[in-house]
Amino acid sequence: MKVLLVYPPARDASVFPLGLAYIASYLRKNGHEVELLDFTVRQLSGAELSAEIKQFNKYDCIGISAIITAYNFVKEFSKHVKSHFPNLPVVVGNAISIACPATLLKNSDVDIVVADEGELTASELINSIKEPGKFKYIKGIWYKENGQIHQTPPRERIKNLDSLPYPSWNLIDMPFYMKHAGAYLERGLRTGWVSPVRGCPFSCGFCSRPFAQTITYRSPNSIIDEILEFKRIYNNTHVKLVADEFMVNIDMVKNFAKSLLERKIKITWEANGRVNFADIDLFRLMRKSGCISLSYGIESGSQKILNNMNKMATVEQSRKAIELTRKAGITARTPFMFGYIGEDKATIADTVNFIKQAKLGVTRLFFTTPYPGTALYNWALQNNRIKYEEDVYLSLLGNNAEKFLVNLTDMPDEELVRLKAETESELRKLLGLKMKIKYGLKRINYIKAKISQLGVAGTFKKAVNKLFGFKKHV
Ligand code: B12
Ligand code: SF4
Repeated sequence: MKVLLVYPPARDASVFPLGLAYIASYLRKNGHEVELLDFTVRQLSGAELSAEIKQFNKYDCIGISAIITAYNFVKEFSKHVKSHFPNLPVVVGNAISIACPATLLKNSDVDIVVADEGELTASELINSIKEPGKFKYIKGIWYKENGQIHQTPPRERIKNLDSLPYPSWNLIDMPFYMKHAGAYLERGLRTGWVSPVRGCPFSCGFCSRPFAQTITYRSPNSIIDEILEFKRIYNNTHVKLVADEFMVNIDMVKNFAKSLLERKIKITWEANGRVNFADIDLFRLMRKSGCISLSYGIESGSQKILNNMNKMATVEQSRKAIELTRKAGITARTPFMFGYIGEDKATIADTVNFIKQAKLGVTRLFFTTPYPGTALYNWALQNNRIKYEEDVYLSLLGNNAEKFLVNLTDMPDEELVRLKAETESELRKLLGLKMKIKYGLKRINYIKAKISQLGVAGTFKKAVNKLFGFKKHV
C-alpha cells in the first residue's frame, strides 16, 4: 500500500516527529511505500495545500500524527482531504488518541484512531485498509462505521523494543530539526534523538501517557548502536533521550552509562529524571558517561500542591535532586506549573521560595491545563471548571499553557491571572546580572532560530499574534 504520513505544524520544532518516523520504518519493513508531508517544515499557503491535496489520489491511506494541541489541524485537514477524496481513509495516531478518540471521530472526518503504541496496529490496519469489514478484528483502534463509533480491545505492548527498526530518519528533514534543537545550539552542540524507554510507572493527575504504566526498555547496547548510527549519518555531538521518564529503572540507567564508558563513546546526552531516584554515585557515573542535563518535572515548591498532583515526590526530594545533580556537574532543568487545584497565595510563595533557594533562575510558569484523558480533566469536568463546550475547549488547547484557560483554584480568574504575572515579575527580579545576560542571549538565539525558520515577516507576524492573542490554534 502507499501511505502518506502527515505531521501537523508544531509550534516547537526542537524534537523531530519520532513516533511518526517509527511508524514509517515499521510500515516500510512490512513492504509498504511511505511518504511524508511535514507541516512543521513546510509552511504551505491555502492554495499550495489545495494543490498538494489534489495529488492524494496516489495514496491508499493518510496517517496523521497528532497530540491534543493539533485537534483543530486534524479537523480542518481531514475535512479538506475528504472534500476531494471521500473514500480515502484518514487514520490518526499519537497522544490525541488517548485524549479524545471518540470525540475526534464524532467531530471530524477522521475514519480511524490508532490508540497508544502504533507500530503493530498501523501495520495490520494498512494491510486491511481496503476491507473495513476486518477492522473489528484489529486490536487497539477506534473506528467509524455507518455513523457508529466502535472500539476494539487494547493491543498488547511490544515486549522487545530492540526488535524495532530504527526510525526512518531519511523521510524527515533532519537538518531542519537539528537547526531548531534549541538549548544546546548556542554551546555548539549538534543534537540527535533516540527513544530508550516507553511508559511511566507514576500517575500524576495532569499527565496523559501514551504508553500507560507498562514500562518497556531497550537494552543499553541497542540504544548505543542507534546513537552511533545516527551520529554516523548526521554527525551529531549530543543526544536527547526522548521518553516520558528515562530514570524509571536505575539498573538500566547504570548499565547504559557503563556501556557508554566501556565502548568509549564520545557523546554528551540529556534525559528526563525523577527526583525520587536522586543518588550522587549514580549522577557521577552518568556525568562521566556524558550526561550534561537532566529535566525534572518538579512542577511546584509546595508539598500541598505536589500531593494534590499525586506527584509521589516531596519538596525535600526535589531540593536534594537539584543539589546532587549539580554536585555531579549536571545541569538540572525544572519547569513549574501554576494554578493547580488548591493553589493559593501561600502555595505560590512556597514555589517562589523554592526557586529562590535553589537558585533556579526560573522566570516563566505555565498555567495548568487539563488535557482530556487525565484525572485532572475529569476533576475539572465534575467540578464544572471548564466553561466551554467540549469541541470549543479542545480547539483552544493549541496554546502552550501560556494563556489562561481553566481556573482550577478557589481564586477569581482575574486574581489568578494577575498573580501569575506578579509572580513572574518577582522571579525576574531575583535574577542576578549574570543570569540576566544569559537569558538575554538565550532570547536572542531563540529569535534568530525563529527568523531562520519563519523569515523576518513570519516571525514578526507570530510575535504580534502572540502579543495580542490572535494566534490560530493548531
Ligand atoms: C518529546 C516530547 C515533546 C517534545 C517534542 C514533541 C515531538 N516533536 O515529538 C517537545 C518538548 C517539543 C514537546 C512539546 C509539547 N508537548 Co510533548 N511530549 C514529548 C514526549 C515526552 C515524548 C514524545 C515521543 O517522541 N515519544 C516517543 C515516540 C516513539 O512515541 P510517540 O510519539 O507516542 O509515537 C508512538 C504512538 O503515539 C504512535 N503514533 C505516533 N504517531 C502516529 C501516527 C500514526 C498515523 C499512527 C497510526 C500512530 C502514531 O506510534 C508511535 C510508535 O509507537 C511525550 C510523552 C510520550 N511518552 O510520548 C510528550 C507529550 C506528547 N507532549 C505533550 C504535550 C501536552 C506537549 C505540549 C503541548 C506541552 C506544552 N504545554 O507546551 C507541547 C506541544 C508541542 C507542539 N506540538 O507544538 C503531551 C500530549 C498530551 C496529549 N494527550 O495529546 C504528552 C503525551 C506528555 C504527557 N505525558 O502528557 N513534547
Ligand atoms: S508527569 Fe512524568 S512522572 Fe508523572 S506520570 Fe507523567 S511522565 Fe510520569
